[in-house]
Amino acid sequence: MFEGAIDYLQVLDEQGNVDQANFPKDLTDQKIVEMYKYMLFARALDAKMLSLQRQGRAATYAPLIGEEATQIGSAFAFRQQDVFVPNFRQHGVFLARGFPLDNFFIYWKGYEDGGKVPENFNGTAVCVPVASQMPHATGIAFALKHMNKDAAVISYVGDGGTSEGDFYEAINFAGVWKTPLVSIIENNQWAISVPRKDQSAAQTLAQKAFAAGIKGVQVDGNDLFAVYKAVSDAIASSKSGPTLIECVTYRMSMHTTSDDPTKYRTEEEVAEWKKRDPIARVKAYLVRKNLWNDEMEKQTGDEQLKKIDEAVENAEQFKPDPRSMYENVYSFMPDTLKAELDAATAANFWQ
Ligand SMILES: Cc1ncc(C[n+]2csc(CCOP(=O)(O)OP(=O)(O)O)c2C)c(N)n1
Ligand SMILES: [Mg+2]
Repeated sequence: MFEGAIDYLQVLDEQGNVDQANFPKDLTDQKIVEMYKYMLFARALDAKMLSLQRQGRAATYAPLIGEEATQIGSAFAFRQQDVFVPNFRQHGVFLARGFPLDNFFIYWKGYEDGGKVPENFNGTAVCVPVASQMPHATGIAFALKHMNKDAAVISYVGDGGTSEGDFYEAINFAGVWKTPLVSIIENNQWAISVPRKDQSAAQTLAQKAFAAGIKGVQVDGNDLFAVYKAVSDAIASSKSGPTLIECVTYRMSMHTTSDDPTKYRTEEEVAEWKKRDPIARVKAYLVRKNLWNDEMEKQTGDEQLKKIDEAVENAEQFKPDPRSMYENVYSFMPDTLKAELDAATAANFWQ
C-alpha cells in the first residue's frame, strides 16, 4: 500500500520569530540583509514597470508583488553553475542573478533584443506559453547529468501551469531519469481568474510529486528562510534525483497589466494576504536584531531608484531594427515571411 504525506515548512512567522531547528546554518546576518535589499529592489522595480506601463512606456507586464520571498529566497540558494529556467513572472530572480537592468526594461517595452540571455547568465529566456518551459528544464537537467556536471536546474511554474501536460511529462521524465531538477511551483493562488481551488482537487500541489516518484515538499512561500532552505536542500540532493517544491504565496496585484482582479476576487482576501507580506516579515526580524532601521531603508530605496531610473533612461534610448519583427519566431525565415521582407525592402520601407 502506498502512503504519502507532504511536509509543510515554515521558519519565519508573521511576527518575525524564527524556528531555530530549521534555520539554515549558512544564512549569515550579512546575507539576510543582502536578500532583504533584493526583496525591496524587486518590489521597486515592479512598481516602476507598472507605472511605465500605465504611461504607455512599456508593454504588457506581469507584476511580482507579494512573491518576493519565493523569488529572492530561491535565487540566493542557486550556485553559480545552476541553471535558471523561468516562466514570465520571475523578475526578482532575474534581478538577483544579475540580469542587466537595461535589458529588463528593453524587453518589457516589447523588444526581443532585451530578452536575450547573456552568455554567462546560465538561464533560459522569459517563457510565456504556460508550462512549456518544463520539458526544457528537465531536458537541460538530463543533459547536465549525462555530461557529469555538478549542476542543477531550477525551474519555475505557476499553480495553473501544474495542470498542463507539459508539467506532468517533465516531472515524470525527471523521476524516471533522476534528473537534477528542482521544480518550484510558485503557487500564487490564481491563474488569471481561476482560483487555486478550481485548479486541482489535490489537497496540495506538492503531492503531484508522488505520481512521478520524486520528492515533494510544501513551503510557506512568503517566508524567505523556508524557501531558501527548501531550495538549498533540493539542490544539495539533486545529484540523486529531483524535488518538487510548492511555494504557497499570493499574487497581491493583477495577473498582468491587461487584467482587473476586482472583477473576480474580494478585497477581504487581498487584505488577509497583506498581513503575510513577505517583506514586512523579514523587516520585523532584522529590526528586532538591530540589523536594519528606517534610515537604512530610505538610503537603500534612494540608491535602488537611481539605478532603476538610469536603466529606464538607457532603455528608452534603444532603437530596435524594425526588420527584427521578422526574426525570432522561426529558426529560419520561411519563404512567405522572406517575400514580405523583400517587398518592404524594395519599397524602401525601412528608410
Ligand atoms: C499554453 C498557454 N495557455 C494559456 C495561456 C494564457 N495564460 C497566460 S498566463 C496564464 C495563467 C497562468 O497561471 P499560473 O500558472 O498560476 O501562473 P501565474 O500567472 O499565476 O504566475 C494563462 C492561462 C498561455 N500563455 N499559454
Ligand atoms: Mg498562479
